[in-house]
Amino acid sequence: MQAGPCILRAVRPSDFKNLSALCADIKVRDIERYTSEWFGRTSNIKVVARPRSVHEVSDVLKYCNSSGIGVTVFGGNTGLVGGTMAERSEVAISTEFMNRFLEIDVSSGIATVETGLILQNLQERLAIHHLTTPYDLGARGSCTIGGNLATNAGGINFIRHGPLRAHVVGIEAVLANGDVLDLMSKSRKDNCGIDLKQIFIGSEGTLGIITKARIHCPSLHQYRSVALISLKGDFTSTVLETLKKAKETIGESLSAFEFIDGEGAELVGPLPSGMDPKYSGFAVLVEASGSASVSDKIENFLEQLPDSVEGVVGSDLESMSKLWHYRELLPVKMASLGHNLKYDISLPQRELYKLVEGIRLRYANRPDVLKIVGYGHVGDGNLHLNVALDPQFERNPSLESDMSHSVYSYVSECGGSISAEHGIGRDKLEQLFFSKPTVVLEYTRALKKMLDPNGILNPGRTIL
Ligand code: S2G
Ligand code: ZN
Repeated sequence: MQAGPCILRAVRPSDFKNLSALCADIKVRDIERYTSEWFGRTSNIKVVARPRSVHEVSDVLKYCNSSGIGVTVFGGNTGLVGGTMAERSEVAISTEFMNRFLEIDVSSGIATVETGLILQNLQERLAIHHLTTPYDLGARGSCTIGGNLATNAGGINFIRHGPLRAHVVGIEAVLANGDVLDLMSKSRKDNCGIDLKQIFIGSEGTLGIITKARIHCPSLHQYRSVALISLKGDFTSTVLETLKKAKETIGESLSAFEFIDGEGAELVGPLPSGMDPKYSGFAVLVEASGSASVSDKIENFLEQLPDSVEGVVGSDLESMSKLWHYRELLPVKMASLGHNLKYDISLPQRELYKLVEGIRLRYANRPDVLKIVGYGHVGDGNLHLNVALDPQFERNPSLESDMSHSVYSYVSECGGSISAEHGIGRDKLEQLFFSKPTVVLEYTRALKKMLDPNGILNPGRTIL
């Protein structure tokens, strides 16, 4: 049963005229960027509203709510789970023009922004004040702060800063009926009853549209150093052992710890150290950052590793971004092979790679399966298991549901999460019960019904 009892109606030509009276920038033509996503699917968006103010957002929502029209919220459209995929004809509300950097309180490190601001633009503005964002993603050049908040984005520095929601000081959100909730507290310590803002963070736009945010931003560390090393052997004795050593020697300066398995390393090509891509083991990227030099910490960490470990260290911007490029290139290379089945899961670290080995054992010999790779943020217990399908074969629904069932049953048995950072959107909706008990889903639906009784916000997504 979907949340929201009312039957939504299709968009009519008259809606364009009516909406134009409420929002200056309304489009029905040249809207391809809202009807397609990067996996090539089509979203049934008929009208695009690009508000410049929270009042326009409120008026457009009021109209759609009273008319029973579905609304899809757009940030940078970089999501990976079909969050912007409208099935029925819907109105899109894009925050792209609500993208101002409003204020920085340099002493507290609290930045106030409109949520259409692109992550990289925020990072550049903060760098002027020797500050940075408490998270970072490969999609930084196009993802927006609103989309990051809507998915409680994880990214590559989670091991250092923890969840994004912990750094959000305040938000402004607009509900389906147009009510504007001013939750824009300026105080990091604010214990006045229930912290309502937290229900909007990670709700993927289904409870309200976040239009402004106040985020506590940490210092931009002057010193960074990155090591990319190759390890031979099994996951536990190599990657997990190395993670332990990194925590012991680099300590609080550890800002990222990523792994790529041998299959992935083979795809990305020889490590900058020239390591042979045909090797069977793992590549690990370790980053340290701090207000004082961290090169000695990285050197000390490397000295703790077995002599057989090869590695390369970068401390200047160019060499560090080359090493990061090696890690960020993997999902791009996998996508170039053909359609990817992407599993973004949380697991206890010791179980993490057993899943990759089990899935490889079961499916690697199929002619329609091109490549199975395991990589990701192992320091957070977050595995990305990507399976590239051979485009010469038709998509096989029974293979895909069989594989999903294998993956998610294992995740459920281990007490993990079927979505560590990418969210639920449309693609993970039917698997939610692997991670959420029925009674929890019922209360989630009750909350949705209270805040969006007509179910107009991102219908058919995120809430089962
Ligand atoms: C990562 C994003 C890319 C992908 O690389 O850490 O979260 O397609 C992913 O999986
Ligand atoms: Zn990731």
